[in-house]
Amino acid sequence: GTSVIPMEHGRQVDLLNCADEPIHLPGSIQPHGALLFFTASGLLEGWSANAPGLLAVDPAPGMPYDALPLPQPVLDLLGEYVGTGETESSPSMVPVGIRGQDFDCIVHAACGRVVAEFEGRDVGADQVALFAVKAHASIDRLRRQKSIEGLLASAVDQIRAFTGFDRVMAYRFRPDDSGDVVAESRRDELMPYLGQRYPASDIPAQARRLYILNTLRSIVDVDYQAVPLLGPAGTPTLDMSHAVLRSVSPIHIEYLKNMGVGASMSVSIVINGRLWGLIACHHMARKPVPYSIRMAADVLAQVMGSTIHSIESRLESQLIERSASNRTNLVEDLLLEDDPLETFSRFAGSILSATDAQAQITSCYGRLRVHGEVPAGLAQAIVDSLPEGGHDLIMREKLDDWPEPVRSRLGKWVGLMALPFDPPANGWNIVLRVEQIEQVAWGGRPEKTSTFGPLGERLTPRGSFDAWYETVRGHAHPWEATIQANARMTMAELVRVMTARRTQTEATRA
Ligand code: BLA
Repeated sequence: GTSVIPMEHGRQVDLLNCADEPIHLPGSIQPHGALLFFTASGLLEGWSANAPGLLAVDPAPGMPYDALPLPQPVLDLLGEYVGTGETESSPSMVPVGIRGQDFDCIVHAACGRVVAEFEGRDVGADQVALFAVKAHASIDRLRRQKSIEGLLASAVDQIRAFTGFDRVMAYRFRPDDSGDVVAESRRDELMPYLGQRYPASDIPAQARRLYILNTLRSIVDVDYQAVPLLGPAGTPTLDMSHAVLRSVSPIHIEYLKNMGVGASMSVSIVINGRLWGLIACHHMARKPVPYSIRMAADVLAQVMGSTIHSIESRLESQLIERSASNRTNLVEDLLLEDDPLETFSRFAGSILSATDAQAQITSCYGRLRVHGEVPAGLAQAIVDSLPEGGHDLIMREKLDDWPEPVRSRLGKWVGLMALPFDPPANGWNIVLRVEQIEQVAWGGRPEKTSTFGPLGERLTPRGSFDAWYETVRGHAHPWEATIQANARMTMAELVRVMTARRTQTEATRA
């Protein structure tokens, strides 16, 4: 017969070119199952090296699918995917027994091929059904959550309850693709990760793209030996973007091992086609999760996505309403109050909360008022760094945006949004943001761990933190578009009021 060889797989990468690793083309699978793949018309093209042993088949290239001695339900399912003319179709599953072992057989079509994966299952179908019922009850409970924090806290508890992972985290991405652990449910003896922040590079760009398309992945045992896919020489590599047995990037495996993790599962939270976050689950030992339970977790993550989306829209419109009423109040107060410093001081709390800033400086006719921990000398130097009589909003987000000499004495105050409310009086209201590093709730840096793999400390929480620290040093959180827009509207109204006041005073004097 035709000789078969291991298929080509993605090239080796290192820490510097992580984002180039073609993780969808590993050319191998995890060993808790076996894989067969066929042409669109149902002729066998290739298989995993363990398929003959696990599935009791004697595969040969070009064999029609229905000539394989597979259980009838599998052949029936394959029949639904073969010869349809569709190059992509979503998966279906059928449970079967082969040689006394239970399998979930999952079939899908990708890039004009039909892929059949047989995942070994250790728990009985009746037990799985019970878990699925629990999962659906969880989903109903989630829909009732009114806040994002409540939703995430409840979701990690529920997912841990019906999957049995040792640790379940909600990981939320930030605008620069770094991420925070924003909710966590874990076994008591595990060190908490809640509040920790990780750099964008811990989940490289191609992985994020894949996780939008395929929202769930499972690494059953980090100590596995990958099983190669075999096919006749020249068989194009199998695209495993949608395969459940896809072998995982060795770099990520080292990361998990360094964290002491034995198995991992993660589910994407996608909102409007964007990766909002992940539910990341860790187990300290090997952990297979049956397909139906993974699908329940996937549905739960979809419900989370749509619930988060509606909570966020509600918050956004509340924010817009609140900003409008704050503006009105501020303007009214300015009209009645002789000293604008008094007005801005009264409104400091609501201004800081509306701009998500930590300190405010108001200056007018050379007088200063400070709210927050900014030394008076620094406040003066900050005001002096603004253009005299300037009438545009000024924004600075990082150290490099500042002129000397003030730059070298800023300390943690690296973000500035300065609003000129009365240019003739050099009247500015300034809000300041601290350097991002100040805001992260690390209890100091994470512990230095004594064991790590061949690629070294970078692939540990501590190494990740150092990487993140290097990229954001000297940066405040950037000013969000909605906050900028609100500041511009406020500026226009304040300038109008101050001009009206000046005209009035001059008229009275005359
Ligand atoms: C994938 N990295 C991932 C995944 C997570 C993380 C959740 C998804 C895969 C999974 O479910 O396990 C990151 N996991 C975390 C973080 C925490 C966690 C931040 O538990 C925090 C508690 N990873 C690196 C570096 C590279 C890298 C430096 O740290 C590359 C240079 C690569 N991470 C990497 C790759 C994948 C990945 C390639 C994709 C794995 C795959 O799906 O094949």
